[in-house]
Amino acid sequence: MRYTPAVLQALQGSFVHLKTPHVSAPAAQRDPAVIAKVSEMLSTIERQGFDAVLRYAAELDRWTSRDVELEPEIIASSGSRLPSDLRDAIELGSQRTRDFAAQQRSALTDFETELAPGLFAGARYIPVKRVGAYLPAGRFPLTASAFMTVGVAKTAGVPTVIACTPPQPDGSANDAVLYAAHLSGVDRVFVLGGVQALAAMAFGLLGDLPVDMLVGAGNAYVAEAKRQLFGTVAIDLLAGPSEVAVIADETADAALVAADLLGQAEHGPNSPAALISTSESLGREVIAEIDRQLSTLATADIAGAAWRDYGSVTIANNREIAATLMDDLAPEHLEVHTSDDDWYHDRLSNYGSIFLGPWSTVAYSDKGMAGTNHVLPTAGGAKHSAGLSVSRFLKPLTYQRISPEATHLLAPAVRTISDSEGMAAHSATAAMRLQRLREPASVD
Ligand code: HSO
Ligand code: ZN
Repeated sequence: MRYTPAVLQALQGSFVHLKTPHVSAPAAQRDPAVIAKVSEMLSTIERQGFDAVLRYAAELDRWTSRDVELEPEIIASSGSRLPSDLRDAIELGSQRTRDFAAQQRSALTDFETELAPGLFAGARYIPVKRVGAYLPAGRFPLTASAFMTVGVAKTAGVPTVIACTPPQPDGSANDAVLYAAHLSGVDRVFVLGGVQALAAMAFGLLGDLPVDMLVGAGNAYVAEAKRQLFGTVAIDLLAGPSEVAVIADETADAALVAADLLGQAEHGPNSPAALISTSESLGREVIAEIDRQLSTLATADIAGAAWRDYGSVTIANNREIAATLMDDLAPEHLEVHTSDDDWYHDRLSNYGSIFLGPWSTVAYSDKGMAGTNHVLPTAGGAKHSAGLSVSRFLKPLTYQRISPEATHLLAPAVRTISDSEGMAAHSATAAMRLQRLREPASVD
């Protein structure tokens, strides 16, 4: 999440930075060492199959059994091994996420239109058949990931959704992640982590066909594996470190803004957090608040490092400059804490998801309680892409049905264009149909 130098240049004099990031290095997911390691792992697994998957699982995750699939009873009983409040919260998030996805699904309608007499064309939304979801469980298990990937795929109508989740240090899968996957409708779960998990799903090494699509976040190796497997399979998007940006004016509550910036900085020491404010005093208050809150935050080791190295505070002369700067950052999550929230909502177009007003905090969506998906574009990807949703799992497949009479409306122009291109066989497909209409008896 960085400003484009040319944009800063063009706006010179309309803003000042109160704090800039200390680190200017690119995100680690483009690290050449990561690219090379992932490429070597994928080609080894593609050539050697499941044995190579197991070798990597042993080497990287100390996994020693050939049996990587969890029994359905272990998955189904995962909820009973959780505290009841956690179980209830997972049930709530799973349902809320599916409710929102179902609304989005119902907004996508198949259609057929008669474009010219006898020419019927249409589109039908057909789900991909097989999806593989990666459910991370590192320092933070991200329980809600399964809602966003497995649950939304199932709501889209994907018949088969399998999932891989890495083993915890004791070799088991995380029960909260399992319960979230179970409620989301997962068909099979494998205890496998990282690149070997994605390769096993994409190459069909888990006792079934290869998946058609891989989804879900992970570390830099997981993101790179998805990038390299793209083409063999579809992917949701390439997620880099989680990001948050806030637009705040003088009416904002500095403590809430600071808390929400740290809320995503906690993801990792390279998670960017940016504040753009039209009020210098609010900007300074937020900086002081962040230091105050870091002094008691249990995850200050990560969030503090992220804020120091990737945090920024910029003061814009007016709301138009603030919006132009924010659209250039194109953050994954954007919070707006101003007296003009609706104006910003109308004006902005580059963000993964926008949170309007001080009561709308990113964590509500992160944990599945807002209903919206938390798999969102990072690193400026919001300039060209939206986050994961039911539509990503649905292919708008087109069809056409053309009557003999409509042939007169299509065939001559197709011949003209084909002939001008020298594409004789294309031209013949139209010419033969015109001929059939002139001499029906000559059909042979
Ligand atoms: N902020 C992450 C999702 C998440 N955070 C889940 C915490 N739990 C990517 O949007
Ligand atoms: Zn988060």
